[in-house]
Amino acid sequence: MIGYGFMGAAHSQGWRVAPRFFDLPLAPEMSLVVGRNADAVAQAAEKWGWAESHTDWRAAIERDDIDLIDIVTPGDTHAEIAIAALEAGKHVLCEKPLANTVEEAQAMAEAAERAAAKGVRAMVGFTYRRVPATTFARDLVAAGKIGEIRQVRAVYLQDWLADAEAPLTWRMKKELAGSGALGDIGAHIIDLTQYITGQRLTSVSGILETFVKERPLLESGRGLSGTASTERGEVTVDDLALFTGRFDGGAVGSFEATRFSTGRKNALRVEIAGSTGALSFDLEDLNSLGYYDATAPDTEQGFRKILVTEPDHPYMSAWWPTGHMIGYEHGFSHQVKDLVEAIDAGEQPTPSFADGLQVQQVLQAVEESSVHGSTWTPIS
Ligand code: SOE
Repeated sequence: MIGYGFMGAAHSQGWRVAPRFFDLPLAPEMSLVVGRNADAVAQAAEKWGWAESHTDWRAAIERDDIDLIDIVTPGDTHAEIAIAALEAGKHVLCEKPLANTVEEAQAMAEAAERAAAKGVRAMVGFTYRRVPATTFARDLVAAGKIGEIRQVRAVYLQDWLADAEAPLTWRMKKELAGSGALGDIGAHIIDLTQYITGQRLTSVSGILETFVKERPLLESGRGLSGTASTERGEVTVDDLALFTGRFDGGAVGSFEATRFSTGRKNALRVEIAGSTGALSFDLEDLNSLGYYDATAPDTEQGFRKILVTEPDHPYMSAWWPTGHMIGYEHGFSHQVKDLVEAIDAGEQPTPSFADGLQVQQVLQAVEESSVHGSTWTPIS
């Protein structure tokens, strides 16, 4: 694993737990974690159960006893590491978004295609596809349970930047993160709505907004928070992305990705409106799925809350009896299960790097639209 921040913790937990709850055909070994700070990454290895730690990711690429590279670094290093790993014959799991630009994502997808010809697999880590409720939602749509999809409404609401004095971490620097809320959390709702509906966005129109243009530099700490210094720096990414989209199956979508939705902590909400029903999902209530069956008798209609904890629901048979909940972290075990099973079966895991490239193209289209496309009509 290359990196050891928040996703490093989540992925480590997935690698440790998945083999103990799913009967995997291959046994993942947590051999090596890599980070630039020798002491910090050694502590991470100790804490999360990696056999060794190192400060140079190339060491992992050169070792013959390592078969898979899990990339959990900020987006500016995804392309270099993933392409080197694939060319060295290593399978790759890469965090989202795939890259910081379409050009990088294109190069990664091409490297993955060349590697696949040799049985080397690559997957991008959109884990919200692997919440039982979202996979079940996809199954219901595919079974025609809500008819023809008309509207898709998706928001991803966070508020960790609503405090104007929150320090300038890597996610607010374009050269490291590629974009702000748009790529960090907007990528999730783009991938998830396409996954659930089975439709792809073909055009978008949107705006980006940066509410707080400069912030205190980070004195110490990493990732999502830390202690602020007296010096200040420029925020070079968006705080909010608002956009509409047209899907190839005829659906029309509205999307909001924000770090300024005061009071909302990790509220990824999707609502799909079809000709004979509707589905609604809220990550802050991830064991449930709202289902409205418009074919029921008028007197019996209403959104019903399906508890997605039956053994026959996706992934759930590996965990607990019905009504016992799972959490945010279980998606990372489901990700390991699906990746390991695909590698063993010699199949392409999803989402592929080609899927990751397509999401990158949507992100770029929103950025371009926000600069050129959307027109504002002033109201006198
Ligand atoms: C911060 O916005 C963040 O950690 C994202 O980077 C993750 O992808 C998302 O799952 C949770 O929020």
